[in-house]
Amino acid sequence: MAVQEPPIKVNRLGLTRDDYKGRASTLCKGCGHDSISQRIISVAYDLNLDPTHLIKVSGIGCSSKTPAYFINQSHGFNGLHGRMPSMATGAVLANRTLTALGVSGDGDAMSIGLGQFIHMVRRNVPMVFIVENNGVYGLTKGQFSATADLDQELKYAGRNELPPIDVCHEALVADCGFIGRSFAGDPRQVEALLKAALSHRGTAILDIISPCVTFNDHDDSTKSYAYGKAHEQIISDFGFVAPQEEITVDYDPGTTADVTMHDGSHVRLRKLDEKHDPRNRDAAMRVLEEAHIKQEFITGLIYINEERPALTEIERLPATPLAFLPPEKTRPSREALAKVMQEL
Ligand SMILES: Cc1ncc(C[n+]2csc(CCOP(=O)(O)OP(=O)(O)O)c2C)c(N)n1
Ligand code: SF4
Ligand SMILES: [Mg+2]
Repeated sequence: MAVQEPPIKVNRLGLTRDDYKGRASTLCKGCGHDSISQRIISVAYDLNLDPTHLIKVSGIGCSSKTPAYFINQSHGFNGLHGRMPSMATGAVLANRTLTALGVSGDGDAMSIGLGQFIHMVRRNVPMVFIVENNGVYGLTKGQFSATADLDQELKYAGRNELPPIDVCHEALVADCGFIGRSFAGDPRQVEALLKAALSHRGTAILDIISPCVTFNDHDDSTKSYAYGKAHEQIISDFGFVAPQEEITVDYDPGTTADVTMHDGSHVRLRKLDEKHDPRNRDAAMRVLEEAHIKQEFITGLIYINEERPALTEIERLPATPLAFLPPEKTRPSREALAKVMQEL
């Protein structure tokens, strides 16, 4: 008797998980960045993301190479070092129907690209921006980045004499409406945060500690697998309910709160830490400050605020994406131009 093959699992778009894969990775074996790419593939499959409506953008670095390793069928652009935010801003303004997913590194986003990062958040460019944070410039062989710990010693880089920049703190100061921190070794949390971030209407920042196994995975490094596993403190737990799903997340009443996202999905927050409510900006600032002083590795949803309009709303863009408007609609007529010239 012929053995029956199990049916191939597909999502609502009729795509398999393999359809969301990319090319084979060329990163070092065990690099945290590869594990984040796997999470992106799973989330895109689970959320039925249409790859043809997705744009992957990145700068320069090992982290910035990773968009080649997931979702082959989407649009993609690998930009200049630190300049991905301005390129992504142009892409979403030209076609507001795209879902933009940016992948950056701590060097790309917090060293050369810090100015771009702040202005992207300030403008509330609708995109998910992942910082694959390993505390070093992996691609150029392990120099300290701007997120490296003060006084850290590395074999080749020596001693770091400068204090670190905190990705989440920078995002909060610039008024970001979605800030999460996670660890590449915590797949469940990375996926939950990524799902919620993709439903946010403006810039969503995910600071994901992603160990560089070649240059910064020593046990005493706060960006190592050993440190992350031993010290991770989850400050907020939550469930994500996609718009088409029934809300059945089973949490005790009184300890939960629902945040309705712009696209109709829900983020159901569960209190773990009495002091922390991710809807309270002061509380978010306080937990980040305390974690910095005590050198704690806090993860979870740090801050959420769905109120701020995204750049595409502020600019009052027409329903038809600018990229698809005919020239008659995007260029002033000869008469209008003549009138302007006369006025000048
Ligand atoms: C304008 C410019 N300056 C410097 C470099 C050299 N460079 C390439 S990648 C990189 C740092 C990447 O670090 P990070 O963003 O943390 O990525 P990782 O490799 O650690 O994932 C630097 C300094 C460059 N490519 N372009
Ligand atoms: S050098 Fe570091 S960041 Fe780059 S691929 Fe290797 S482990 Fe990953
Ligand atoms: Mg790095």
